[in-house]
Amino acid sequence: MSRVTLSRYLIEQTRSHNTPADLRFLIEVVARACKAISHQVSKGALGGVLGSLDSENVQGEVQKKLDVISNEILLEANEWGGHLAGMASEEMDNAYQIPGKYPKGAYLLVFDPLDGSSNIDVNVSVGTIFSVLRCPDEQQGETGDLGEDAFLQPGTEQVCAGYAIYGPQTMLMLTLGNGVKGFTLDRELGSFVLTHDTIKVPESTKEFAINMSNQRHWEAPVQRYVGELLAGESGPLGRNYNMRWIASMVADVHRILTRGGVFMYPRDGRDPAMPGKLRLMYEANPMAMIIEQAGGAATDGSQRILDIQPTSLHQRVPVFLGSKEEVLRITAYHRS
Ligand code: P6P
Repeated sequence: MSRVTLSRYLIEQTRSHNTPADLRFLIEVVARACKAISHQVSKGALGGVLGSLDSENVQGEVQKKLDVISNEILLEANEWGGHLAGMASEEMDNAYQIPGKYPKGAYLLVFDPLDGSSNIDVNVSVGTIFSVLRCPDEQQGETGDLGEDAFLQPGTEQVCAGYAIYGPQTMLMLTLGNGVKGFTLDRELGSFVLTHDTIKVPESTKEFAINMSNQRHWEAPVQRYVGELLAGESGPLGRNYNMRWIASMVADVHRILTRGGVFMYPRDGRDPAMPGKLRLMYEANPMAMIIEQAGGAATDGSQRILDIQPTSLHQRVPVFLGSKEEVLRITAYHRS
């Protein structure tokens, strides 16, 4: 049977689900940019791309060379095509304006160009996370700069979300709102090939992911829940659990999509002004859409992540996502 490439899948989606042609083009461009990022990441020390710069991003995090390289690859690939009204990135303080010499389009692209980049220098999987929104009609085609407000839409407004994971294989995981598909990069063809047609997160699990070193800072519901996980089969949950923490959200989420699990990055007492580490617009929202489309659940402990009304481009939220049974349990503990 002939293999289904990403391009063929998207053309078939255009026909069967009326996926607009310019959205199809946008996804193809992002996929090509991810291939270029994969190539840069795989060079490692040979490419002179490892290590940090003297600069910090808006998060106050030291930027890795590959953070900036990946960000530039995505900007340069997407700015000229006429499918975007603007872009926003973890690596840029403000929204990116499409240069006046290029046509503007209907969509907004929001991304973390290289998530988990602290793992690059130790050769652990990293990835690119992206989210696509429609630009509000009143802001499309304006000659003036696109304001941050155009991006501040709840995750339910995403028309597409996905990530690329640069691991032993480079894969692209994608949802257009009708399920999650997985594509593996065939480096001989140079194409992403459909290898995971229908991805479902198992409803229950025996595996959890959290950075245990922060335990003393957690709030009571998380202390209670993780205590029950650690109590194992003699505890209230009646089963033994395993733990994984890769400290690369893309890698942890990919494992959960593949075999189930619950991922947690809760708010903690270290900085009351910081309600968590992960960012809503380009980490939590796209991952929440993917997880929900695969039958899982994603909350901030109190509400569905996709329902959160953003108040700023780089705002952070607590994240609990994965196998529905466990996410609903930890969310119930927050409400009790
Ligand atoms: P910690 C990577 O920097 C990241 O944003 C996510 O990819 C990852 O889940 C988290 O931070 C890891 O945080 O505190 O365990 O290093």
